[in-house]
Amino acid sequence: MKKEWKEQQNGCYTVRTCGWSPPGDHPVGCGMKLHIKDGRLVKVEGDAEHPISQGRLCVRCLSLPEYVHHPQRITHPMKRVGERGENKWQQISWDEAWDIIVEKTNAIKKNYGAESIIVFGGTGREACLYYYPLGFASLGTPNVCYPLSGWSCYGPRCAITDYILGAGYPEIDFAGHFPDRYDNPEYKVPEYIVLWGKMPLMSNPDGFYGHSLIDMMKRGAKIISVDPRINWLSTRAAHRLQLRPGTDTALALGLLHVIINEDLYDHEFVDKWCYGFDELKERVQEYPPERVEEITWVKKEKIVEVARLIAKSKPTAIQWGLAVDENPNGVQLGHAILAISAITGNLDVPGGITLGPPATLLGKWRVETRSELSEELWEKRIGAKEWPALSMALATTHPDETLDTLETGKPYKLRMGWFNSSNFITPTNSAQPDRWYRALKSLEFNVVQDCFMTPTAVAFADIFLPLPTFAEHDGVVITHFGRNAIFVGAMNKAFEVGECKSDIEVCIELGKRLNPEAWPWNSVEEFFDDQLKPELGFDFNDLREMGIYQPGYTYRKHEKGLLRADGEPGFNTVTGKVELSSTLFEMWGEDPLPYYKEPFYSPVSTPELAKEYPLILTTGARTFTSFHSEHRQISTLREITPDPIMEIHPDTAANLGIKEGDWVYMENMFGKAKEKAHLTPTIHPKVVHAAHGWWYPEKPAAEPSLFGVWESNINTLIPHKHIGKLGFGAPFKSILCKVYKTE
Ligand SMILES: Nc1nc2c(c(=O)[nH]1)N[C@H]1C(S)=C(S)[C@@H](COP(=O)(O)OP(=O)(O)OC[C@H]3O[C@@H](n4cnc5c(=O)[nH]c(N)nc54)[C@H](O)[C@@H]3O)O[C@H]1N2
Ligand SMILES: Nc1nc2c(c(=O)[nH]1)N[C@H]1C(S)=C(S)[C@@H](COP(=O)(O)OP(=O)(O)OC[C@H]3O[C@@H](n4cnc5c(=O)[nH]c(N)nc54)[C@H](O)[C@@H]3O)O[C@H]1N2
Ligand SMILES: [Mo]
Repeated sequence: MKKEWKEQQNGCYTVRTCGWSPPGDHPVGCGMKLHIKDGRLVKVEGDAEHPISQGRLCVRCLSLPEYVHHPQRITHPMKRVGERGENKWQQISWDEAWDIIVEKTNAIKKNYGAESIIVFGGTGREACLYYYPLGFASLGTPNVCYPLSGWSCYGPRCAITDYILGAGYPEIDFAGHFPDRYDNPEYKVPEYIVLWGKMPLMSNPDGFYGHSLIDMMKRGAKIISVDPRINWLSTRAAHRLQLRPGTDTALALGLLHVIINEDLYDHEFVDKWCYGFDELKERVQEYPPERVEEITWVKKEKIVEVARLIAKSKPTAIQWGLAVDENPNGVQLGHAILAISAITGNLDVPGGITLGPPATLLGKWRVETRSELSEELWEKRIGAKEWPALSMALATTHPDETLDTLETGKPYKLRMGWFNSSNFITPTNSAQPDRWYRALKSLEFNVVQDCFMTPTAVAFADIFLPLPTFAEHDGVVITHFGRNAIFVGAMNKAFEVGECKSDIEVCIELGKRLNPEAWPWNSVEEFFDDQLKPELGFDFNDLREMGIYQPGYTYRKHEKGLLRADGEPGFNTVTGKVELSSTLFEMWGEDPLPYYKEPFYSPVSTPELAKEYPLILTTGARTFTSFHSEHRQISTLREITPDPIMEIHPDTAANLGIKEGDWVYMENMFGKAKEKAHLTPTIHPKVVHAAHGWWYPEKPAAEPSLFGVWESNINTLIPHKHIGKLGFGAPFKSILCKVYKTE
């Protein structure tokens, strides 16, 4: 159906669009109407006709006018004058910026090789489609780095799914693929939805629109919450498993123990489509509910009850969150969760888990641009040899290995950094940001692309390139980066602020100067036409008129030969089946079956340290008012959340003499950070939760302050290289600390 995407109304106009960061928005492409008057964004309104978000918007999109026209926004290219860290800049033209960048890039490539350039990228936003091509096809380097220790976001879940199911991202079925949504005759509402370390109302993660949970609850779905905190959704849950942080894998194995031993599994699915069931059955005998209760703090009766519910309710959809990724034992957790879904017959059925292909559309193109690099250059990708599992699944460097390379100059020295979408010395995209901060000083030339001056930009940028928000440029929103394209949405440019250029514009313009064969397009529209037409049969303008395109969905693809490249029935894995025992893990020297491993630091694994640091710290649960380090300067949002909050149980706080609103330090053997105490019984007395992503745009920009970035830097407490055997997962959600009042 065609819709007007731009409408004129007495001197004003409105533009219909789908949002994607910046500023903070994951690819759920929330639908909205942007109202423009006299060249300014004056109002944002939810688009009731958008089939996914249906008019609902969160406070970050509603406050977009404030963000877009903020007095501190950088809207012209800038060149550093004076020393790094002084925050002194001179406005330059784009031509001058390109001349400087091209000259430096070519000189560095000639003198030291293209591999001495590194691109840093952040979370799953629009930039994710473009920072790989920026590295591979524009700059010509094999080193694109997502710097979070253990690649602890999303990548692990994608990799595990790739190894175990041979598929793209396994998203729970919220009828998003269908234009008629929940009314589609094939669709079934899940009886139970398990939220495993995930709070989608606040996080709207990747391809899932959080409010769909409420839609499904209204249609009868019940919630099971696996979370050490009681969050808003857990209070509405039928069952709460309030576990010890970081012990999730033991819980998953305990659930499997009950499901298998009580013979509650789907025999037909297991016999036909699973590999390694007998081995898994033997393994789970090590995890009887009594033992699992001891490890996890979850009562054994509860484990048995919930296991039976998961197995008997048809369908049950398990939605896994960051708790899988930010855990060194997370590969095993992801494996066990997929095993639960598989053996209970919930894979690729209505209301269960939907499966996409490994990649389509722009998601496919972005990694295929690596064909611009010679094999010899690709071999030089940092950490690829040391971490084959990670480097097979993800076309990046290994993050922890990259920090080592920066610190040691081995196997070669990195010379140039391009900070595309990662403000990573704030407590966001790195563990031990203080170490990164020191190590990054060795880079000779840096480019930063962003909307605001950030601590990372002040510390490192030589050239600052201004970035438009999603309201200011054309783009294509694609859920799960094509790993499960629930829908494809049009992002429409509504107006302009200054001289900002989007990530794809920068890729094309730089590409044309450095590697023109790879960048034949003369406009972004031409580029999007080429991306959409061959696979979908329509062009960018058609997409604008549709608003969003939902492809429909075919269930039980494994039965129909739709998952494998050879067209045979089955899964796209080595054995052609769901690998309950993984042939790839075995090849990489890892246990082929899921197992539980204690967190590196815990009352069990390090009892002596636990005497000094008696509390378990988990971090980073999302709030409505910020996207990681973004939005701290937006007054409406800052008014709602003025300070970083640490949650602590009232009994624990009383023992420590801490009252509501006191500023406290959290400290451990790696670092310390200051946050404000909030006393709440929703957290276990032995656990505290800290906010992440805090810096203070109102504090001095210049070093040593860097907008107060070291004051509440919770990631200084998270160590580097405490990761799983395959290279994934760091302890952002379970580490030890002590808490005390600041003077
Ligand atoms: N302690 C703790 N730390 C965590 C986490 C946690 O749970 N606990 N979560 C981690 C997770 S899951 C992630 S993904 C990381 C996120 O880490 P990052 O992705 O680094 O975090 P952000 O602050 O959202 O983004 C960094 C910068 O990118 C800019 N930006 C936004 N959109 C775009 C865009 O489209 N293009 C470009 N070029 N720039 C853009 C923003 O303005 C911002 O300055 O943080 C991690 N850090
Ligand atoms: N508003 C907003 N939205 C965001 C972001 C943002 O910064 N702001 N970031 C985006 C990004 S990059 C990501 S990756 C997603 C993440 O989104 P989610 O996957 O939903 O992750 P979180 O919000 O970090 O945590 C979800 C829940 O996990 C619980 N948890 C903590 N430790 C553990 C544990 O050890 N085990 C279990 N089972 N649960 C635990 C927390 O208490 C929390 O309630 O959100 C995205 N959306
Ligand atoms: Mo993330």
